[in-house]
Amino acid sequence: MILLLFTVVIVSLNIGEYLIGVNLKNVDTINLSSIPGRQRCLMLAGEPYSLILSEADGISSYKVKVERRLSNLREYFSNKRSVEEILSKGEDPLIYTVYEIPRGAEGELDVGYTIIYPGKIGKEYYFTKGHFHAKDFTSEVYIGMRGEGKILMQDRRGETKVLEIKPNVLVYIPPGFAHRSINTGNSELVFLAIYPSDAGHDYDTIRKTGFAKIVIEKDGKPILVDNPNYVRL
Ligand code: PAN
Ligand code: ZN
Repeated sequence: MILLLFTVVIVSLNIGEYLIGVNLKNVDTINLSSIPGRQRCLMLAGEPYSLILSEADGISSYKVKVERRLSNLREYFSNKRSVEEILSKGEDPLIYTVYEIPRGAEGELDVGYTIIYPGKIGKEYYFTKGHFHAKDFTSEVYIGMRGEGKILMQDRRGETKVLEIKPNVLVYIPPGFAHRSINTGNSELVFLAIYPSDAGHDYDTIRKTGFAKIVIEKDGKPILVDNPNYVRL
């Protein structure tokens, strides 16, 4: 008890970071699960932030920027011949960019700002890889900022739901649903994502199975059709 009190005091005095060997300003790099609750709360306290949503740079003060090109999505698009044709010409179009502010600890929220560029591979609109959260019982909120598209959601039994995303629309993704965003418009689809920092991302399942449905263009309009390559588990 005395030892715990001592630790709490030194942590709050900020000397603790030297004694326990972590940088408290960078809590997202340490494993907090091994640290007792009271002390963990003290470590997480503070550091509120605000950010600016900017058309030029995604979000101000982002920590991570992820770019996904066609070569990173080779296995994902259904028209494999189109994929290989484009790549063999030495082209590797940018499909989407994500700006992220990860916090990395239970109890916090991560923020991501995704830009999906307009385009198609064959008849299939550009999309994100899509994933389940590694912690199945975590949910997520998407808020449309610019452009128009769809959010495809799929549970572990392969049941799918599709919702529209556009400015002023909030999409709620409940626990247990894999999610992929699809840009069905002629301009960038931009949305904000907010999710528990400890949710984690399971990309492997969707990479292996795909989604049961895909969104393709027919007569200038997006339609939802069965994915011929879907692997039911
Ligand atoms: C989003 C996604 C982002 C990119 O922030 O991570 O739109 O999609 P992929 O992660 O599927 O490549 C989110 O859902 N985070 O949990
Ligand atoms: Zn997610």
